[in-house]
Amino acid sequence: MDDDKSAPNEGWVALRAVILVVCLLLFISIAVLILQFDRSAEQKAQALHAMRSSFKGLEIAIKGYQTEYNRYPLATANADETPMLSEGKILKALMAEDSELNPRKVRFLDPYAARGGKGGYLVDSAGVPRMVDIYGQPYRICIDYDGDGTIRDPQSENKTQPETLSSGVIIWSGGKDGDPATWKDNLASWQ
Ligand SMILES: [Ca+2]
Repeated sequence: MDDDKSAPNEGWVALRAVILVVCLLLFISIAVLILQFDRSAEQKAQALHAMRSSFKGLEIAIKGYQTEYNRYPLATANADETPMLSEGKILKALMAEDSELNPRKVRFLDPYAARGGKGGYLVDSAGVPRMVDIYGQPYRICIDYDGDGTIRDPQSENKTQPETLSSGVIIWSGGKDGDPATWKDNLASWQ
């Protein structure tokens, strides 16, 4: 009996070795997973920070235009506050690329260039300037064209009594799914 205890059989030794290896492999894979998760969380945080900077840049540009011309860019007589996309005329106006919309040629906006069609400014194959989010979709912009100091909160659009935001300019991204109507993943300048 004593001999058996002090000299465990080969099977038991092999089993312990296998258990040790399995434990080591488990430990390594968990460590790798945690590292990957950390890195993707960091990348996501950086991307969100970049989008917030874009919001700020656009907002400052639109307000700068308003100060210079005493009206918001693309303001019309009917003061329609329907959201617009961050592409085309609004960008041409803000970037002094349209002499009618910006006759004094003030460059209010100087965005970063997009990388691989994402997260910045680009001109598409049809020649349309576009500012896109980190998923490659244009932002939504809403401007207080009627000058009452409020904009309807797009998140409450479907409610019977839509809420308003006390803001001159609001900007938002449709998020990862690219759909501005699903708010779970949207990123908004006022939130
Ligand atoms: Ca308004």
